This record gives sequence, C-alpha cells and structure tokens, in this order.
Amino acid sequence: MTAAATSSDSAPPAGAAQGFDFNAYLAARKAEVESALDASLPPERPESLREAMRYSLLAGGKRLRPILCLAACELAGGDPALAMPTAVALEMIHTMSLIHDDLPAMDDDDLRRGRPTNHRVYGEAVAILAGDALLTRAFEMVALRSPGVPAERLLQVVAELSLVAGAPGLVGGQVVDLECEGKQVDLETLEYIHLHKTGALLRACVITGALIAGADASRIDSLRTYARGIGLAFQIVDDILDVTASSDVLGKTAGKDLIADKTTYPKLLGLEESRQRAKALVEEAKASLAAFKPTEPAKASPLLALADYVIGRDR
Ligand code: GRG
Repeated sequence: MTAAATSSDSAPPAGAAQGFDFNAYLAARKAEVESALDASLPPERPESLREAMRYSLLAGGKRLRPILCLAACELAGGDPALAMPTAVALEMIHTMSLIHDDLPAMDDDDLRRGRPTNHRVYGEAVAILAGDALLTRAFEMVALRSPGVPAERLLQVVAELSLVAGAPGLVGGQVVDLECEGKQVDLETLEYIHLHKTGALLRACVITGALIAGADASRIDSLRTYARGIGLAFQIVDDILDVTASSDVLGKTAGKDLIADKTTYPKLLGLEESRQRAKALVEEAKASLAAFKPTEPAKASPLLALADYVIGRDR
C-alpha cells in the first residue's frame, strides 16, 4: 500500500466506538450511494446526453462526498435515508466539476476514474453540456426529489450548494488556480485555492447532512471546523499522491502538477512536512467532533474514521 500519510485500512480509528468496522461501513454506504446514483438518471431524452452524464457519474470513484453527507446527517441525529438525494446532488456537483476540469480549456486531461475523460469519448460540446446537466440535476434532486425533508431545510441546503458551487466556492477556486499556473504562489494563496476548489464541497457535504437532520448552529460550526481540516488535508494528500503514485493506481494522470508547473504542498514544504501537516489537520478535525461525542459516541465513529481515511488513502 502506498498510503500518502498513514494507514487506515486495518487499525480502528482513534476515538471510534469499540467494534466499529469502518471497511464494512464504507462498503455498505458505497453500495447504497451507487444504487441511488444509478436511479437518479433514469431513461430520458436526449439519450445521448443521458449516456454522457451516466458515463462519468457511474464511473466509480471513492464516493467520499455523499458518504460524508450521510455520516454527518446520522451524527446530527437524522435519518441518513432522508439525506440520500442531497448526497447524490453532491456527487453530481463533484462529477460535473471533474468533467469541466478535464476539458482542453482547463487541465486538458485524458484519464479520469480509470477511463478516458468525458470529452475524449463524447466530444467537448457534449461534455460541457453533460456537466451543465449534472449541475442542474443536483439542484433538482434537492428541491424536487427529497421527500420527507421540511421545505425550510431544503432551502438551506440549496443555499449552501449554490454558494459552494459558484464564485465563492469551486468556480472561484478554479479561476485562481488557473491564474496561478506557471507562477510561484505562497502558502496563503495555495490554501485559498484548495479551501475553495476542494474544501468548499467537502464542507458542504457535512453541513448539508447536518442541516437535513435539523442540527443547531453550534453543531454546524463544529462540522465546519471538521470540514476545513479534512478539506485541506485531502488536498495535501492529493498533491503528495500526484508525485508518489502511478496513473494506474490513481485512475488519473499522475505527475500533472509538475508538468503544469503548479505550486503544491510538497513543492512548498517538502514531502515529509506535507505529510505532517496533513496529519495535524486531521487530528484537529477529529477533535472538533468532541461536541458530539458525549451524547453520540458511536455515531461519531464514521466521521472520525473518514478523517483518517482522507490521509490514509492511496488514490
Ligand atoms: C461547480 C459550477 C461548478 C464548476 C466547476 C472545474 C471547476 C468548476 C472546478 C474544479 C474543481 C476540482 C476538479 C477540484 C479538484 C477536487 C479533487 C481533489 C478531486 C478528486 O476527488 P476524489 O479523489 O475523486 O474524491 P473521486 O474520483 O474518488 O471521486
């Protein structure tokens, strides 16, 4: 195993409840998410667009974002089944961002999730439109396909998703990232890029899950701190894997950051300090869940384990 920072495969996560089996949890949640994703794109016209949307949405991937959403909902005392449409919406936003990120006008990549990128198979125009359709379908999932969730909670979810997807989130982070290509950037700018490009959506995952459960503001705040830690750690690990893992294992082109002359954590801090920083961020993230643990010790286990998973992953 070429884990980026630490292994999470066998050891129970620190602080998790006795007997919690993370691998079984992950496998069960992943299977539920895969089936909900499949059902989210039923036959419809035009079939060509549906095929391109399904090609990327159902291409595998770790499904970290929907699983975070379901776990946060459960931790906040909600029924994760009610959060599934939002979990699907988050994966749709993530997938559309990958499709657009891979386009010739952006990263110009050929490989994603172990397969040719969407535009390589369907052409640029359809890839752009498949991304657009996934983004809009995401909002449809929340607004029109979330039975059993009070309307005011759904409105809060829509608000969070719209902020996170647009200029204050993914799009803003992507623009600064593109503007910085080939330039040396400082740690503060690098953090800005990652908190927006990657961290914002991970934050939305836990916040929307908690909103659906009806969590109060102080618990949402704890989850915000958790998400900031795992969001930055996730990206540090991504930077590390870009230089330490192979394209085969990653399912996307390795070494892209070097080729594009991007500033990365390993470039700024070196590999070892990057690993240490990722570990420290994950410990901070886990500590922020203390607010939940006295009342819900077992329910905190998935988010504790997911924090470890973020740095233990090898792809
Ligand atoms: C959201 C409106 C809107 C536009 C998108 C292109 C763009 C604007 C943003 C780029 C966002 C991006 C691609 C960030 C990188 C995030 C990242 C580290 C992705 C890899 O995530 P994993 O490892 O992938 O979870 P899998 O395949 O496992 O899901």
